[in-house]
Amino acid sequence: MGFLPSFLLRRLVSTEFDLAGVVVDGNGTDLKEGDEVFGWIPLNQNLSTGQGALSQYTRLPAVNVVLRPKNVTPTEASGFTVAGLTAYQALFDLAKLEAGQSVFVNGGSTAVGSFAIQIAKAKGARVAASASAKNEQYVRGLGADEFFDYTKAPLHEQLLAANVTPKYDVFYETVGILDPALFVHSPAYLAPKGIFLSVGPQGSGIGNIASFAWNVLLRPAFLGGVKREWKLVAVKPVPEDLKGFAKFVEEGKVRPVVDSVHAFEDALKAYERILTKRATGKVVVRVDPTAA
Ligand SMILES: NC(=O)c1ccc[n+]([C@@H]2O[C@H](COP(=O)([O-])OP(=O)(O)OC[C@H]3O[C@@H](n4cnc5c(N)ncnc54)[C@H](OP(=O)(O)O)[C@@H]3O)[C@@H](O)[C@H]2O)c1
Ligand SMILES: *[C@@H]1O[C@H](CO)[C@@H](O)[C@H](O)[C@H]1NC(C)=O
Ligand SMILES: CC(=O)N[C@H]1CO[C@H](CO)[C@@H](O)[C@@H]1O
Repeated sequence: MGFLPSFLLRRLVSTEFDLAGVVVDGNGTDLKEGDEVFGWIPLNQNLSTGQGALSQYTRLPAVNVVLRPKNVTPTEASGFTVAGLTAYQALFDLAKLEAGQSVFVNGGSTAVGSFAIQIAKAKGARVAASASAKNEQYVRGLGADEFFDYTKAPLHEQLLAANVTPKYDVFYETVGILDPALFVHSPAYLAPKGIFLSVGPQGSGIGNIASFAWNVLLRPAFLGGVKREWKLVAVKPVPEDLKGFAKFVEEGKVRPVVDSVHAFEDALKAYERILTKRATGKVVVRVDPTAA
């Protein structure tokens, strides 16, 4: 922190984006004092305003929250928005998912994947998903029709052996894997007009990054490049999408997925839990200890 310019130190008053809470001042918008809402501080508003979700009061544009459906508590709704929109926008805005299509969710127990499974099922799609064996019941409980344990053997090998018919229309990689194998082999299980979506490959090693860049982004088809569309998902503040997601919740088609709840004083434990990469659903910090 000592290296940060002082203007940054002054502005970084709080962190995090997802929230649920009560409006104290609608400031002339459609929102009024006492409205119970959930939503987010869009990522591009963080440093410019210094506002974050991990605080007692925060300030954000009214279009980035919606009224909280009565069938979920603030604690449950607090983790909806970033992961929920990342799932919603990938399936609808990018993949144009339709009823009757089939979707593979790599990482069915990630927060993003947990919402993607439920949203795809709500739309009437067939869903297959991966996780480790201990999460099979969780992933099936979200609606997955088929399950793959990625710890048994490399997932692309399992998918090649499965002789997937019909092939998936959407392959949604929600873990953030840098290894391009799932994409490279995808013509065997992703339909020719299907789309491969990724939340953003993460990892290190110049060789791994080069292999990803070559195989996924650069290699042309005449040099053996994969003849499938690959797209990066980048969550955006689209109020209509937030309303669409909230409607699924209201209708009971998307339910909350809370991995654990931590007191405000224990916020660091919440980060530790996320860093284990083993969370199933959202890790919540309860700023107001009396909140439901
Ligand atoms: N692009 C965007 O706009 C955007 C927005 C939000 C998030 N993201 C990214 O999306 C990713 C997911 O975030 P999240 O918060 O949803 O994750 P998360 O909930 O923290 O993910 C934890 C889960 O990952 C599963 N997992 C780990 N390795 C796996 C593998 N190789 N295959 C299948 N499942 C695996 C674990 O299941 P097991 O214990 O069963 O292994 C665990 O349940 C992150 O990389 C995040 O940065 C991107
Ligand atoms: C209230 O709304 C006015 C007019 O849109 C705006 O200039 C002001 O920044 C808002 N106040 C807060 C606290 O956001
Ligand atoms: C890290 C981050 O998201 N920074 C953004 C904060 O907001 C300003 C202005 O909206 C952006 O320019 C930054 O990129």
